[in-house]
Amino acid sequence: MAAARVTAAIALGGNLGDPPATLATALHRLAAHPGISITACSPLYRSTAIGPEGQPDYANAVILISTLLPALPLLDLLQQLENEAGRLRTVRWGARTLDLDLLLFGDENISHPRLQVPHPEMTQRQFVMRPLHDIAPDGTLPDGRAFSAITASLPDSGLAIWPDPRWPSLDL
Ligand code: A4P
Ligand code: MG
Repeated sequence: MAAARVTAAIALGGNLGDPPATLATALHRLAAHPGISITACSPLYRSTAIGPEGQPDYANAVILISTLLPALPLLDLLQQLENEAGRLRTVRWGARTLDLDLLLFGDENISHPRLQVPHPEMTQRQFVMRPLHDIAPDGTLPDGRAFSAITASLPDSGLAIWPDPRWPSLDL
């Protein structure tokens, strides 16, 4: 029997070095994985950092993938890519080269010591919800809440398109 494919949503963020280049590299590394197809890619956004003061702005984006990987091996892969990008885990919410969060995995609710899905902070963050809504305008969380309603309820919080030719357009 063929393994089941699942649609998952992944948030990409980074605010050290050359964030658009780092996010584009992570996207290409995911696209090259045999168990992953990228099905949608949001615009790249610039956002004001949430967390300790004095950090550079973040680049943020969200992608949808179709994957054969189970959720924990997918998290392993995301953490491997973070490490390859030179990510050091020091201060919570501190500046980082690359942060890859698994937002949604099908309509599953996952509560594991290493993995909470849906990502617990996602509905608080316009830099996640806006790009997710861009690529899944009719989407809902496993509890039925619509991305459109959540996005409309969040403050704008300094979010703007970050034009960069290295980031692919919406349609792949
Ligand atoms: N983990 C649990 N659930 C998940 C999940 N769904 N996806 C665990 C990914 N990881 C998950 O994460 C800590 C642990 O969370 C991991 O070991 C994993 O097993 P981390 O990325 O190592 O630590 P962190 O990033 O310092 O903490 P946290 O809570 O993940 O931070 P966030 O929520 O990722 O926030 N401001 C702007 N404008 N844009 C941003 O992208 N990002 C952050 C980081 C802060 N401020 C920001 C942004
Ligand atoms: Mg994280």
